[in-house]
Amino acid sequence: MSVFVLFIAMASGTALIYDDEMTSYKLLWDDPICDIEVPERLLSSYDQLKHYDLVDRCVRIPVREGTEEEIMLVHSSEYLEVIKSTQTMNEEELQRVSKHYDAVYFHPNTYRCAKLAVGATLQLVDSVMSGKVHNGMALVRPPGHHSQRNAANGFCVFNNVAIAAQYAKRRYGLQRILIVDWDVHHGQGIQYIFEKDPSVLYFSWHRYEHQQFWPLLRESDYDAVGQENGKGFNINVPWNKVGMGNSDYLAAFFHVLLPVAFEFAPELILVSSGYDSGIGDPEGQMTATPECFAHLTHFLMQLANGRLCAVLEGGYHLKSLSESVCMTVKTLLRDPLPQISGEMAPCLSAIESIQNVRAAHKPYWKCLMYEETAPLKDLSTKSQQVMEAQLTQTSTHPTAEQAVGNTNRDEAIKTDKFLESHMKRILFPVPPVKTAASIVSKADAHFLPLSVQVEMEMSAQERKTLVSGFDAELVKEEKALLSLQNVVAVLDKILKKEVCNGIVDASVASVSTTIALKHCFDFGLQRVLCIIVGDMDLELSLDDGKILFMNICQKQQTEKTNSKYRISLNWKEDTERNNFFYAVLGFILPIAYNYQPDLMIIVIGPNRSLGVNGISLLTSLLQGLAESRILVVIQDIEIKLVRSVATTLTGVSIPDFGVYAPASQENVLEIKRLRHQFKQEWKMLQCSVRD
Ligand code: Q9C
Ligand code: ZN
Repeated sequence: MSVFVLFIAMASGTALIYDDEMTSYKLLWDDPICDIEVPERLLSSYDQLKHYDLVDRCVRIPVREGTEEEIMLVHSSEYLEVIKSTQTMNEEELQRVSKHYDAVYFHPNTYRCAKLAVGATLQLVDSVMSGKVHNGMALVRPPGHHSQRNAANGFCVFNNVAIAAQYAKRRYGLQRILIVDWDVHHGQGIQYIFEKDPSVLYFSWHRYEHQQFWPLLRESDYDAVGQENGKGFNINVPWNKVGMGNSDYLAAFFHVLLPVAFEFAPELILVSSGYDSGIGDPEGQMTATPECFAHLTHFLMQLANGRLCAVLEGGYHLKSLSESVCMTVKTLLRDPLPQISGEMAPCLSAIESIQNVRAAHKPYWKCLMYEETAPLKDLSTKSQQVMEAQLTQTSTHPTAEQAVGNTNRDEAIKTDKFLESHMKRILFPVPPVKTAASIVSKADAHFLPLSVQVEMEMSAQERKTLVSGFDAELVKEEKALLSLQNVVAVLDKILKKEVCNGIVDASVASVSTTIALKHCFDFGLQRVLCIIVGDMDLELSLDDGKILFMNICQKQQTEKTNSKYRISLNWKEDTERNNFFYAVLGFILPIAYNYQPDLMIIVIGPNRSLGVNGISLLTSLLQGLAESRILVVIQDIEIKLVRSVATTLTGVSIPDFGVYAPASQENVLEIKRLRHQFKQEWKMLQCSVRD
């Protein structure tokens, strides 16, 4: 008898592209501007990936050289010849060529490495586009986003990401590519290359300080929106202060990038993945901690069917850089995310920048259509007094002290120590099973993805033990008892960290959820976010902040009064398409990140005003919170819904959120009203200084 072994080739996994040959060039003379761009940037990042055992979990893809033809997708042949000629130059000649450009140095191996950096990026694009992997990261040197058709600039020689975008358009016929540049510098090279091209949406945030920060360009400001057909497809978020951190970056994602990106509906995402926007970086002077990049990555993974290519740009504090690279790769591998740290409130200067970008882009994007605010002329950071105050104070962020003024070795070492203990604090062992399910009719369970652990039916004795100690009054009915058992069986596993998340079928959801919530507090949880979709009331009178209760329903606002921890959101879905993006990004997500729950319970009750697409969107985006601890309780089990939620929770693939639909005026008014009501209590809602 022969035995057949069936290998199922899954388009799973994350590519990692790295070759230590890209460490073979360095600065050969004294230059205080260029001396931070060192080979150790790659070595320490790769070492840290090994340290966390992330390298072996990735699919290794070899590098190759980019061809001349590929380089010329973006650069002129004259420029290519200049760079080629540096291979055989002596030190004096190299210095002379370097001086032709701003903040660039050449080494005899620069040309070879620059070709490898291009090739590595294209290998990554090919791996993702061919379906060999879902996503991936390329660790490359030299970086690319400052380089232009005819010029090297800011340590960059060939524009790796811009070449990749042109290549993907040509080779795969893509029509919409999103480039997200979270490096702390403005990738002016990418802006110049695509500013007339509506098929490439370029988003960049960058230290700007009213044009006082390198590269000192007027066109880095928010009003550079693109040109001709490309108007609306260039988005600049200028940071006018140093010390920007986790909450400022999240606010820029919630209120600018994500709504536009979902509306744009990219087919591929390229990330100009610079980490000089992270804490401790001598260039950026910002305060974002490494896990912030996990959250940014997680959001972007929900777009373009998960097709994401991260390509290294800057990042000059070795420890901050390498921890942030690890957080990015770990997230691409779909590990649950650490909770994001710090006070969740964007600073005034960040809000002003966000307001100005939203106003500048209002004509081009439906999601910004109802924006009332005009660009602010008088920015709080621009007055002379504030400028002077900055010299002594630098930032209003409480954590800024740790990073700001990081101009010497002592400061860098301080950040090293901070990060050493910070990472220990936030990292946690990943539960052995991602998703558990408890479905009453086991016949329905075979619709679930294979990786879901289906809970076994319990014996009478097991049931008794499980629910003993629970409020017997509430569960007199047999149906309610069964429902409670389902909920508690999975909830228990989540609390004990045996599984990350779960999905349960509960015919009497309200009673079960009420008891489950009590169980959570007995277990010692501090904050539970409970989102109810549909008409359902819980017998809870907690207003002490241990539960944040959000009800998404479709009924008149009558007797219900909203308070900080009890919010009712009146939503009417678009039955054909998905109009829920506006509510999730503009309201639910900011509040959820502000609250920082340690568990989330999503209850799908009767008369739900949200379709499967909306529910999947909500669940997907919330997964970044509470270390991915989510319990989804479904009252009226429905195969399509269970399947989609299970797909989301397991992360086997990105669910289809449906075609983007702009919110109706009615819906917009509801969100505006709620935002206005809660923006003082939930500061992450703030995206303009007035409304
Ligand atoms: N006074 C990247 O992060 N600084 N490049 C020039 C001149 C140059 C940064 C300062 C910084 C280049 C990829
Ligand atoms: Zn940079």
